Amino acid sequence: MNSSRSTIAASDRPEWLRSIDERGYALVPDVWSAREVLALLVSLADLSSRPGRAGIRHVLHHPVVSVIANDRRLIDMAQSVLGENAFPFRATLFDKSPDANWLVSWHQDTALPLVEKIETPGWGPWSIKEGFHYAHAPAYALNKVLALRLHFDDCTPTNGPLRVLSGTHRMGVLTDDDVSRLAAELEPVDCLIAKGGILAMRPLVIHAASKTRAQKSQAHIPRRVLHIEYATPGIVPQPLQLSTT
Ligand SMILES: O=C(O)CCC(=O)C(=O)O
Repeated sequence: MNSSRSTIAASDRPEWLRSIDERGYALVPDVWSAREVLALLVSLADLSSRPGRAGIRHVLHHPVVSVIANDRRLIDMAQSVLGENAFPFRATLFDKSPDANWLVSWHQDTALPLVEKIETPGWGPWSIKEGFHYAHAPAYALNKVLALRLHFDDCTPTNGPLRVLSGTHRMGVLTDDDVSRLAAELEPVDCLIAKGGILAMRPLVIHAASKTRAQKSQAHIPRRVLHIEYATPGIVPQPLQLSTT
């Protein structure tokens, strides 16, 4: 009898992979050490936000961000969910603090950056954000995307954690009304994790973020997160092309 197995039994999968499948998100602590995080923050100091903007977008080409996005630890995580050719295509630095504070209401991440606007069935509406073409994507493409969020600060109930509605990534692309209804019906989970940890999430899991409740006098309690998205080649139909941004 051949004892080799081509697939891994569900019970043998690490807990975080099961959580991604079942809940649409997983918290993986201690991926970077506190000392490494400190060094990264020093080398990212030139990235600064425009006032009033929630996040510094399209930062994948920053040399330090690119090194982080291609670090073996993140690539291994992305590949174990998406397959061996997973690659980073977009990065955003969310630098929330009492001085740069925002809330994000319940939503799914459905827009993907594309090199050119080419009308394609199932893709759209289109928009331009910070010079990049974006189209709302169908579920088959979004199901092949994974976001890995590296936390540069401890994320606590009070400094504006991401909140998720567990399991909603399995429901496809939802209407705004469905998102609101589910947000009223389901109990949200706060994604709390210490600095150096990763929140892995599917773009279709419904999520939101509250404002930090830290006061101006506590400006030393920021919530900085590098949000990197990965995909596998071929998730967009030709001639569309995913932008790396
Ligand atoms: O981290 C945040 O504050 C917001 C993140 C978010 O809503 C998103 O990435 O879609």
